[in-house]
Amino acid sequence: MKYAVRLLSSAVVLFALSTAILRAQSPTPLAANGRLQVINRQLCNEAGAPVQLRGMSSHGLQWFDNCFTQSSVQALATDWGIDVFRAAMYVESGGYLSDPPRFRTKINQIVDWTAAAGVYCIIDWHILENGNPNARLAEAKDFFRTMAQTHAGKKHVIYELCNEPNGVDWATIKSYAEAVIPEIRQYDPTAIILVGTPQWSGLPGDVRSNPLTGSVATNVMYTFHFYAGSHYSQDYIRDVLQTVPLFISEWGTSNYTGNGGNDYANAQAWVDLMGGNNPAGIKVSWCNWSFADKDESSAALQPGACAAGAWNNTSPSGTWVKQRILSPADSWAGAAPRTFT
Ligand code: IDC
Repeated sequence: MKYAVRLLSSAVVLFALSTAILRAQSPTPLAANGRLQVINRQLCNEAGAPVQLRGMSSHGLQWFDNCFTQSSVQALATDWGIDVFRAAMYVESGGYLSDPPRFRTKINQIVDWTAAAGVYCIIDWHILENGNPNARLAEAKDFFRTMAQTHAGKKHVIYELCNEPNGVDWATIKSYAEAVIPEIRQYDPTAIILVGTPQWSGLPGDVRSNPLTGSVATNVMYTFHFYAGSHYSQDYIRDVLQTVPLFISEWGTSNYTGNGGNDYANAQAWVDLMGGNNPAGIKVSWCNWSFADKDESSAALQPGACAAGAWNNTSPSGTWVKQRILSPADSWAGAAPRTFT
C-alpha cells in the first residue's frame, strides 16, 4: 500500500515536471511570430500567417503602479498566456503631463519586461479627458519620437497614438496621425501603429471614406473599443471589418463606465466575433480592460492582489477573461518553432 502511494506520488511529480518542461519549451508569442505586419486588413506574423493577439490592458499607470512590475508581466505571460500587454499611459488625470520622466521610465521598463517575457507591448497614449488629440500634439510628437528612437529594432513594440478621441471628427484625428506617424517612422519604419477613431474609438467606420494613405498608412490599424454591458450590436463591426483593419485594443466585460454588471453572454459573442466569427473571417487582436486590483467590476484582480503580488487572485471578470486567453490555446500557423539544444 505504502509502496503504491509512493509510486503514485512520483508519477504525479513526473507529470508536473514534464508539463513544466513542455511549457518552458514552447516558444513565446514573440519568438514564434517575430515582427508583425498587416496584410489585407489582417494582423500577420513575420512569416505572413494570420495572428490574433489576446492579452490585457493595464489600468492607469499613474494609479496602480504596483500592479505593473516585472513579476506581474511575467505571470501574465506564464500563467495567463497573454500575447500582448497594453501599457495605458494616461495623458491627463495625473498621468504623463504631470511628470514626463516618471512615465517614460515606466514605459521603458514595461518594454523591457514584455521583451523578457516574450510578449508584445502596446505603448498607449491614453487620451480621454481631453478628447482632441491635437490639444497635445507637440507633446505627443516628442513622446513618440523618443520612444521610437529608444526602442527601434525591437520587434515587440506597438504604438497606439490616441486611446479614445472624443468630441472630434475623423478628419481631425487623421491630421494628428499624419503628424505623429512620421516621428515614429524615422526610427522604426515597420512597427504596427494603432490609430483611435471618433466617439471613444467607437466609429472606425468613419475612416472608410477618408483613410490614411501613402507611406503613413503602412502597418496601420484602427481601433474599436466596446464594453459588453453596454454594446450589444455587433452588426456595425462585422460590416466595418470588411474594409478597415481593426485592432480592439480595449474592451471590458462591464458597462462603459468600467463598472456595473458584467455581461458574460454578450462578452462571449464578442470574443467569438474577434476569434474569426465574422463575415470577413478576420481574427481580431484584443486587450481586456483592465489588469488592476481596483474595486470595480472590469478590474481583473481582487482588491489588494497587487500589494500581495497575487497575480492569479482574479475577480469574477478576471477569472472569465483569463480562461478566454488560455483557451483556445495559441497556435501559430506558419510560425518558426524555436529550437532547443
Ligand atoms: C476608467 C476606469 C475607471 C476610471 C475612469 C476615469 O475603469 O476606474 O475612474 O476610467 O479615468 C474607457 C477608457 C478607460 C476607462 C474605461 C471604463 O479608455 O480609461 O477606464 N473606458 O470607463 N473607454 C470606455 C470605457
